[in-house]
Amino acid sequence: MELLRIGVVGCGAIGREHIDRITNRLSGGKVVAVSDLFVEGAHKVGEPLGATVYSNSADLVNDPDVDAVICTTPGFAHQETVMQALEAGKPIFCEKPLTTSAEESLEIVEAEMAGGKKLVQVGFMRRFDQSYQQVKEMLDSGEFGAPLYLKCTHWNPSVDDNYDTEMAVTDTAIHEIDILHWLVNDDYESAQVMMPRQTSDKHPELKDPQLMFLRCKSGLIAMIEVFVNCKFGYDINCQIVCENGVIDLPKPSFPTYRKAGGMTTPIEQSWKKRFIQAYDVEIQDWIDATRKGEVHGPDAWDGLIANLTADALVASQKTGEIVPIQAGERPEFYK
Ligand code: ISE
Repeated sequence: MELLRIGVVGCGAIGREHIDRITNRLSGGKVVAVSDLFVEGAHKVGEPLGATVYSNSADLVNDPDVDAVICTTPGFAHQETVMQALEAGKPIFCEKPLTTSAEESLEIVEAEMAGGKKLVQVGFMRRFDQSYQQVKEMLDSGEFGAPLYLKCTHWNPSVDDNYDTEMAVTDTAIHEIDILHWLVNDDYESAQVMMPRQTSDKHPELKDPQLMFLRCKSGLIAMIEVFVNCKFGYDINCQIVCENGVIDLPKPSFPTYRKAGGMTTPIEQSWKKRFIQAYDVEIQDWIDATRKGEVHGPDAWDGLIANLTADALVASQKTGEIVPIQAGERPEFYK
């Protein structure tokens, strides 16, 4: 069967990660075109692959030698490329978030439904992470009874000065927003953000840390502690407190070692490495499904739900109030 000829829009960090895994570790796909507004960077990435290099997404999407597209530009630029792919009738994997607003994501949903075929997958890779899949299996077994509340941490060692208060929701907690309601098979009803005492280790405009609360229709509450300048490492935790027991998300295993009078268990330092297997499984699954003309992973409706929830959290960042989330029923097209 022919290789899936893939065009990658955006040659930044995650774009280069996906190009590397498709080229060196996965099967069934080949990167045949790359684009970036910073075209020198695109040449640096594309030329060693023998890929066609573009300075814009439209030319890449419409290249007849491109079968499918991966969008890894910054979130604010996603909608343009996704709409171009829908216009061209080409499958597209769009890194999270689908867009940076529910309004833009709704336009994508409406355009995809009008086209009559699912083409969009959103890069919520935690659904492909074995540890989250193990937890979901335990919850779905019914042995633990109803989940009552979740306690999560999304701790980053540091962020740069371009990282702003809203990104703690749209770029960071967006992963918990997608994975948590999926884990517990529930829908969000409202959102609230509270700002605890702030760290001095951040740029002046950023609010950090932030405590985010998501209430589901069942009454379940998920609390997410987002602290993106924690300094000690990249530490993702999720504890689900149920009627008949408590489930903790498995942690990456590092050897504990004794040295210099102490005992240490290292913590992961980079988000790229913490979920590297999940990214590999996710992109391999996308290649395999796309070659069969299918969309298996999180779709544009999941992307819209994440944006609606993110919009409510961003609104509450400003007021501290509880903000309702009205998502509506999942259309038949996305069931
Ligand atoms: C980054 O874009 C990610 O997706 C990481 O998973 C997240 O932890 C980090 O905060 C984001 O900036």
